[in-house]
Amino acid sequence: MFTVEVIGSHNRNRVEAHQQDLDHLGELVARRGQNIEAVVSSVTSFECAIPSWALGTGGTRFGRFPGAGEPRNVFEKMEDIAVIHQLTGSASTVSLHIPWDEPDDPAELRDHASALNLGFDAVNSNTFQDQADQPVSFKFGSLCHTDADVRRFAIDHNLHTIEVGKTLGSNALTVWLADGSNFPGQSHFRKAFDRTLSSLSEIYTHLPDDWQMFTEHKPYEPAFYSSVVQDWGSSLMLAQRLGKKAKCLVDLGHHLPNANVEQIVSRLVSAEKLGGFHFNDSMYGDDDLTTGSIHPYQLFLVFNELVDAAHDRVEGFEPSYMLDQSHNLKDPIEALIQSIVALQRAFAKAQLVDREALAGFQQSNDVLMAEETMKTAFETDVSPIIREARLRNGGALEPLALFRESGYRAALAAKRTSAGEYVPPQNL
Ligand SMILES: [Mn+2]
Repeated sequence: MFTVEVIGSHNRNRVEAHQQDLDHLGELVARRGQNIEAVVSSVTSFECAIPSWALGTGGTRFGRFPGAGEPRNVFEKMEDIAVIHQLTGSASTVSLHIPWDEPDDPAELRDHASALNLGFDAVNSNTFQDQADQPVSFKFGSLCHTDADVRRFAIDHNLHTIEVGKTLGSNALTVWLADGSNFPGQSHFRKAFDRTLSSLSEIYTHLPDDWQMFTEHKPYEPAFYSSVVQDWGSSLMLAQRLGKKAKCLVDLGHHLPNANVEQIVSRLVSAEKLGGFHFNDSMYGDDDLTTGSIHPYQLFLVFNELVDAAHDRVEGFEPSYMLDQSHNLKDPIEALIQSIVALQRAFAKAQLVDREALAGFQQSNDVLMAEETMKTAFETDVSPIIREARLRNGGALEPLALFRESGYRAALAAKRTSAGEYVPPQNL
């Protein structure tokens, strides 16, 4: 953890220049008839959960290149997330993966996190690989499996994940179904979907009243011919049939190339079924790259839909924000800080869209001016706004610079020397 003094000293050296930048941007925004304080205030309240599987260097199927000082267990992962939250002010929750990061004693982990000012967001159940000593195999599926005993085992794992989550203080279960088939004829599409719905229905009945269940779609990988929940349509069917507590989770990387993800988001908002996000970025498939690194305009357009839904006070609109990324080149803490900053930036920019003007241009079919309205917001440098939000949250004006200057990773490397019990993360 960083001390208040270290962060304060970092900020003191920069706060005068920051204030000038903020004043300047405030004047620019005021000339457009907008209020910068409202935007700063919103960004100050922005929160995004950090996934427990993103704190170690990720790998590909070709290899993994672990860095020094990576966390060796889930307790050390909490410490790294606490640092990300300290510096960015927007990452106070953890999305835990069961069983990868299952604690022996969930109450102990909850207390450890709480002492670090962290809480728990959605818990994630994993039924896409066999665990050690597992009596049945998920090789041919889990919740969709043709064998009732395998489905039973997969259902029970989800019920167990809910129980762990209850102790942690979590409030949602994310179910990503990797089930699918690799060859035509292997799986009966309708029957596999029906079995999945039936399994999820049983899990749903065990969901606490104040919990939500998120269904996460993905077109391919690990299944390469068909996935059971391959797109938002199938996910929406599940959520609608399961009930009010079931909603859809959009992982930005879980779409075929060139899919209009922001429009998918708007459809789920209309259906009152947008549950949350797994943010990341990608060029080709589920690349799980740093959020905002490849398609920042798309990220802005997604946030534009979210800000628009909040602006219109859409019924039941309260999505959970989570990151889901893991790659093999950057320092994971730095990449996650970059991602949180990218989200703060996209959120701030989306709030600068002049919605009244945009509605007018849409009404009169002024295509060019409608697009320019979006571009004007997107091209505004909102750095002073998100710096101010971090400052108000006790974070750092320049979190990456402070992380680098502090030599924090080197200190972790010196501290985390033994092999420990660390299990490397995997892409999902
Ligand atoms: Mn995901």
